[in-house]
Amino acid sequence: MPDDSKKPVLIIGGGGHATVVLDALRASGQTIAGICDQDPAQAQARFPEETIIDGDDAALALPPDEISIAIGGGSTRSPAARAALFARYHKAGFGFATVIHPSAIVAPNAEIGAGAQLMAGCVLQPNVTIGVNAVVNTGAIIDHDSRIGDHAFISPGVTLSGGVEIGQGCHIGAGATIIEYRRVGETATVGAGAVVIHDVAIGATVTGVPAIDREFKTMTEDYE
Ligand code: JB2
Repeated sequence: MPDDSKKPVLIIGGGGHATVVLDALRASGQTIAGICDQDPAQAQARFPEETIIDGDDAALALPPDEISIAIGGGSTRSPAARAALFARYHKAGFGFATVIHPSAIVAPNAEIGAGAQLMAGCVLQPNVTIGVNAVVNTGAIIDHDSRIGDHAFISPGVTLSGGVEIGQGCHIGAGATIIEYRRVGETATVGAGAVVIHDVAIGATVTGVPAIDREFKTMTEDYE
């Protein structure tokens, strides 16, 4: 999927995460086409100087060859909502802006998927791969050879030691640490501040230090 960053960018969702997306886009010199929100009054109050589009039906009627999209919703509940919005705009023919704050430190050989968002102060070391529409939020550290799946959400201050694999659609909570070469299965959730020392099963939720699955009261889950 081509990077569509050169066109003016329409941000989808006008809440908390969108403030960070807008700042990163501005800081990297991109033009803002506007912000689309299902609650335009709320978005206009938050972003008084921006053009607000009233809902996705109106945004989807805009010409895909003239604007690109940045998903502005965060991951309060699950990255699934971000993935669904991405799919909807992709199907309608829109391209996606890759958002890279100028203060992000990105190794030259890191691979960044379309629509991925690298926020202020994050660090991507060599041989890192970031999936489509994934977010590496403020100050997160993604060390060498780590791979982050499509639509995954890495919260502020997360540390992934080298060779960590994060599956599609995972949510890694603020300040969590994952030791080297561990794998987190797709759609799993790692709670804020958790320390992961074993692989995490697909769809599991682990919390605490060391991180355990509270439902099954086990620290270790097979990845597959
Ligand atoms: O389907 C939608 C849709 N669903 C919610 N389409 C469009 N165009 N907009 C949608 N929204 C809008 O996204 C809501 O009306 C709301 O304005 C916005 C979500 O804002 P909120 O601040 O509730 O969540 P967020 O995901 O932007 O930010 C949360 O997650 C971040 C990761 C906050 O908790 C932040 O503090 C956090 N950093």
